[in-house]
Amino acid sequence: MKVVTGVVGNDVHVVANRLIDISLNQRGFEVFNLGVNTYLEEFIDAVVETDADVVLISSLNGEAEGWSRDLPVLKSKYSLKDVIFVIGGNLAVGEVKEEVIIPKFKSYGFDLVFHQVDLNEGLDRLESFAKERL
Ligand code: B12
Repeated sequence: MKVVTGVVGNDVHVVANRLIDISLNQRGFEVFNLGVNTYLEEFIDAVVETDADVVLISSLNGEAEGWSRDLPVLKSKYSLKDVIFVIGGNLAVGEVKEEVIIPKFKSYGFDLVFHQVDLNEGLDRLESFAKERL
């Protein structure tokens, strides 16, 4: 299964991105890592180019929401209905409850939303979700 991953927006936090790359590879995914400071449009371009099954976006500095609002438009512009969209990391600034964050990001078109969730737990849930979809 092919995964495009990276850190969205003007976000330089690179450590999680490296760990995600390693973990996805260990789990047998084919990884296209766009690294830090990646705009949403660049994720979409990479999905189209690689015919990826999953887009896994990280955001650590709390600016994810601003970058995610364009997702519905981009999803409707390209034929991406079979692509699984995942986002995780620190999805808000300060203390915001999961009950608020998850529905918001789902309304933008993300299938799986992980706010301050352990990476392995998130990847386990991605694998189960992908299996159910197939
Ligand atoms: C190191 C660091 C920096 C370094 C980054 C160096 C680099 N190139 O990576 C520097 C000093 C540059 C920096 C800058 C800033 N930082 Co900083 N930084 C940190 C710090 C101390 C550690 C981050 C880290 O590497 N952690 C280790 C990795 C392994 O953990 P992680 O990033 O949390 O990732 C794990 C999980 O989040 C999860 N995960 C991540 N993505 C995903 C995706 C999915 C799908 C899943 C399931 C899980 C998942 O899995 C990862 C592995 O376990 C954190 C505080 C902290 N203790 O976490 C603040 C922190 C992330 N920074 C923060 C902020 C605000 C900033 C700045 C805006 C500060 C400023 N005013 O300038 C800037 C942003 C610059 C920018 N444009 O992005 C805030 C973010 C606050 C928020 N979101 O509410 C934090 C949380 C500090 C704080 N408590 O306020 N930072």
